Amino acid sequence: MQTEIEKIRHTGLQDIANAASPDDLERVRVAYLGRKGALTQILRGIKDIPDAERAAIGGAANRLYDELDKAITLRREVLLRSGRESVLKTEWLDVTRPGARPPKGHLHPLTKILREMTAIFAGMGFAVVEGPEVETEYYNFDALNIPAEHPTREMWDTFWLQGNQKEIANSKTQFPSKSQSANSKARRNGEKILLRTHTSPVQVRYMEKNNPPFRIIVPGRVYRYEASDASHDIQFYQLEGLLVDRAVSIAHFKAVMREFFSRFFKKDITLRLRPSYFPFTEPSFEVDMSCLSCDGKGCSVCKKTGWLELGGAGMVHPHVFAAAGYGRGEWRGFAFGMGVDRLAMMKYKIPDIRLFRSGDMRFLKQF
Ligand code: FA5
Repeated sequence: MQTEIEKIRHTGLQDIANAASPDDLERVRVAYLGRKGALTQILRGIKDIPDAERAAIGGAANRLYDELDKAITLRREVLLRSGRESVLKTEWLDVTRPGARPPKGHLHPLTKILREMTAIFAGMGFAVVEGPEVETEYYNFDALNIPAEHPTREMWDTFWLQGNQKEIANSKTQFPSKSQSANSKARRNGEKILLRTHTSPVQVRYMEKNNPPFRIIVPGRVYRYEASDASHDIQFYQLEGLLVDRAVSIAHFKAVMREFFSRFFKKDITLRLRPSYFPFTEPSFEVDMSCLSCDGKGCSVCKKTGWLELGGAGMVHPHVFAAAGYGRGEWRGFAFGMGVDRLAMMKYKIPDIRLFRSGDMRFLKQF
């Protein structure tokens, strides 16, 4: 029996050393230590060996089991390591090679312009507030001194909506909550709703809940049901401004405009204030700028006039103060509403307003 154990030891160690792969080695393990393996057979037969020899043979067989088991473990590690190394040799990887950069997006030109404009006004002490894009007829028109039968309603072609105006009237705004007067709530009951045609409704929404003095700007999207062309779209951004205090004049407005435009364009530009009419300001004017697309010579953007209308403005009408609940003659203020898309067109020399919402990557990638 001893010689048989010695023979198994000899061939076993040799087979383990010769195993060329982990699979090979597994076959060797099964041949010697598996359920029907050579050494396992001997271990099973130990119980039949005469008492005198059993301890010696049993001890030798168990030691051999441990020895082969250990040799198999060591050999497996060697085979696995060399396998990994050969994979590394054939599948070579250059870890210093620069990776493929995923394409990086950027802000839309209109978002950039809005942020720039907001920053300039914030620098002049204006707070930024927002209002709902789905607006009630009252705030978009009536509160701004534009009653139903008034011909100036035609100035703003409107997208009317079907829906529950109560939800809209109470829709989220940024203003600190202050209970609305029962009167104005009742007035809005049963009213029609629309996509706001300008940012001016936020003037009254804000004044209802805040007391002067204050200065605010209201950037936001507005909608008009009208034919589009190079300088008109059905959807565009406006930036409203409202400054209310005790002694405010047009001179203050002009100073604010001059400061804003010189910071925005970072160069001298020619502005003109043209007398105009808005029901919610008195006096009213349009702010025009010499067209930068054609240097005032006349092009499709400025409709061959050399001037581009950037916004409307004026001194806040007493009826608007009254709609907000302010006492007669108590406060004075100026308001303005600029077309953000038009300003972006001037700044970046964009020939057609419709490009902003075209989704054309060739256009967007230029900013
Ligand atoms: C208004 O919307 C007034 N709410 C502005 C205002 C505010 C006046 C406060 C007085 C006091 P207007 O309809 O002119 O006014 O529009 C203002 C600006 O929006 C225009 O000067 C123009 O720059 C821009 N705008 C108007 N219609 C369009 C359009 N269809 N597409 C692109 N921009 C437009």
